[in-house]
Amino acid sequence: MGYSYSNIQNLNKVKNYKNNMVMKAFGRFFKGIINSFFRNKSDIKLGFYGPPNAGKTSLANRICKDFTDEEIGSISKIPHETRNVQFKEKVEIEYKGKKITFKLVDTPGIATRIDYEDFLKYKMKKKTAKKRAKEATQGVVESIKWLDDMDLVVVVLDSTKNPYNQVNVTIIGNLVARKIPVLIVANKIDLKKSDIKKVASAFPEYETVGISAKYGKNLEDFYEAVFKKAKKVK
Ligand SMILES: Nc1nc2c(ncn2[C@@H]2O[C@H](COP(=O)(O)OP(=O)(O)OP(=O)(O)O)[C@@H](O)[C@H]2O)c(=O)[nH]1
Ligand SMILES: [Mg+2]
Repeated sequence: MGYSYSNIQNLNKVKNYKNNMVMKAFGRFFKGIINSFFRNKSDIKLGFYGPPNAGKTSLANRICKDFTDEEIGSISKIPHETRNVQFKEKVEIEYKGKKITFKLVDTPGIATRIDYEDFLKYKMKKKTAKKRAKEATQGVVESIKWLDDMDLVVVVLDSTKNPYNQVNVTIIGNLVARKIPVLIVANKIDLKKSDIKKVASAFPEYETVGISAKYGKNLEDFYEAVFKKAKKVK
């Protein structure tokens, strides 16, 4: 029994469909290889986390200034200056002749209590203070939301302040639970009250590097520690 014309047409349709599926599968396969190749080669997502005012943006800016011509965001003595997660893509950091490309992720400071009245002492109008408090609260949620996406996190702490507090313990506890590598930065070592040892002994399981983001002190040690961790991520 021979095939009718419409049968042959149907067979061809099936053949074409199968060919398309095979092509698509091949496409996906190669795309996967290419993606994983580039993923491995670049863009380690480096998050800056910590309480407000610790110097996260100052540190991220310093890195940007060292290796690009731009900054990541504004800084202020008033807490909760960063209220949205901000990014700087393709920052190629060079350390001792080696280069690694990072995506820097600067996050809003994490706090358990945000009260608009705290901003009034900076001569802020009540309406502006209330808006800042609302945005800061949303910022905390956003920071935590992005945590899962990070390959490596630098926890920036103000080394003039007591490191034993709920916020710091919660941030570090969350990172440990998610198995994200952590580096602790004890910032503001230029200030008299700075106590790196106190920060280091509060979190003895993690490497602590003392720096001054504002004056660019001890950045070499910081880059060395970041590279050591980044190599493990790769
Ligand atoms: N003395 C000194 N001041 C610093 C240093 N790093 C940052 N600061 C100051 O600390 C304040 C806060 O700095 P930011 O970089 O805005 O801090 P942040 O952690 O990004 O703060 P939020 O965005 O509010 O979470 C600013 O007044 C900075 O100039 C430092 O190494 N030494
Ligand atoms: Mg900031």
